[in-house]
Amino acid sequence: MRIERVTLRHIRMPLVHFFETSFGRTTERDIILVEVAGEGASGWGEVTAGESPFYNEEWTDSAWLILRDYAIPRVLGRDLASAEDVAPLTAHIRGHKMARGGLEAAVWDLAARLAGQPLWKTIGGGARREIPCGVSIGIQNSVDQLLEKIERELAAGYQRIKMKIKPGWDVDVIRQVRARFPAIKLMADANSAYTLDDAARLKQLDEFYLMMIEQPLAHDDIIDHAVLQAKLDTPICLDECIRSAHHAEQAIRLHACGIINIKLGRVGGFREARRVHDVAQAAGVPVWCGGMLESGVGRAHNIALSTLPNFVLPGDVSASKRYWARDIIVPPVETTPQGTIRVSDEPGFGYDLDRDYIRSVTIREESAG
Ligand code: OSB
Ligand code: MG
Repeated sequence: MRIERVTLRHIRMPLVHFFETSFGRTTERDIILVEVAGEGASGWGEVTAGESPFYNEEWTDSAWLILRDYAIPRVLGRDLASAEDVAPLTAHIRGHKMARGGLEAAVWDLAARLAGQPLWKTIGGGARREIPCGVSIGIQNSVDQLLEKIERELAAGYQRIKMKIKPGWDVDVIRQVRARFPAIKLMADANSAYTLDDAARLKQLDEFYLMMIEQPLAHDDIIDHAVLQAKLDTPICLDECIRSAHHAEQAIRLHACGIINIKLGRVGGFREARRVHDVAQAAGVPVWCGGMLESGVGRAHNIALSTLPNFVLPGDVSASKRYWARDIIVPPVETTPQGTIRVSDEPGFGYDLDRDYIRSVTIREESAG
């Protein structure tokens, strides 16, 4: 498979509702789409970096430069035996895994299309025909608004509710949610808003029998999470901390978590995502697929990833319409009344691109090759 041309498109789309985490509020997404062309076909990937370097060190503009100046030159014109070859070719770049992962995922999609296969098959998935879905609900302007949103998502069939927390929007809010919805699968995501000094406060959350608490402590600190986990009954799920299979091994060995959130971009693409998956599976640690407010392209890649066998918990991959008035893929991602997404059997990532709409939201485009 020869990579003959790579095109970067920077698209900008407003979110249907703002999305607020402990590190800030997002109202509009700036997303890079990566198109790789070769052998008469095209594969597409999405860079999942945010607009600012607040979730991790990457942001849309840094990803553009990393791709243009470092990652793309290493794969352009190459004859690859498999999409497995992409990650090692860009491994000399420190960090910037979302930028590298967007390119890597595009090559996997190209490989699947050239093989006439659905992407889930090419990556070795296919353990399930429908993936179980949860939703991630951001910090709201009021508790009433949060309760109303949860009500709506449960009515739509979603299997678990994740709520974002931060100091000042945690114990009291979760208490009200639990009082109203005593039996739902509920979890909280702190996006690194706490330190070990808050251990007693986090311990109070045990009272609410959450499925897990996601990434309470620093984005790069596995050891503190191990200290905290020893004090909590609630399992810790690591997100930001796990950037590689090696990190997963270390976190599991230290008992820093009981569950891992796998994000394709955060770990640098499908090859490393599968390695994280395999490490967790071997240790009996369940995983689920996280999200980064993706457009349809990234959403479709997440669906393929979620068909690997150890993705046994409902993930954050949900319907397009929760984010976009109009998605860039056709049809948009939809859920069943049971809160699942049916996996497409079409070649590649399984949806059509709405090229006219993509053109209309593109604010910058550059090709090489
Ligand atoms: O920590 O999982 C996170 C969104 C942006 C940045 C970080 C996170 C999230 C989400 C949203 O929780 C998941 C989604 O619905 O895409
Ligand atoms: Mg998270």
